[in-house]
Amino acid sequence: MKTLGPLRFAFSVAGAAALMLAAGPAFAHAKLLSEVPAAEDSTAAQPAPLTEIRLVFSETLNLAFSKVLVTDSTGKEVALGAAALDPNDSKVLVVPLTGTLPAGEYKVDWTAVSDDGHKSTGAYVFKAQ
Ligand SMILES: [Cu+2]
Repeated sequence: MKTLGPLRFAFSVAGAAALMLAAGPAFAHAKLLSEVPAAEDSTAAQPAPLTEIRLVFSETLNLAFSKVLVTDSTGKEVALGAAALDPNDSKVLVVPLTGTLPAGEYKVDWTAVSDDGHKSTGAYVFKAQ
């Protein structure tokens, strides 16, 4: 009697691989794609005046666990308003600045928790004129 064992095994491996590919995006961690204010090494135009931190991620965010911390060159924390998701795009985290930033260098530390509950973190530096 001819056995289909090896063939079935091949199909199940292919099936598992296809499932993993299909599941891929659901397990993606939020990556920072672009930011305002622009990072100091970026050529993107800097809005003036700066009124908010706007971070565009690759995944839909869970606002409750996503946050932004801005510190000046002395390490002092900059006052920020409440973080929110852009009502038109839940991949965009928006945090208003409550005052005018004195000229200088600032560091943005971000924590982004994507829809799948995975956390990613990062930081970048921008210059306020
Ligand atoms: Cu993930």
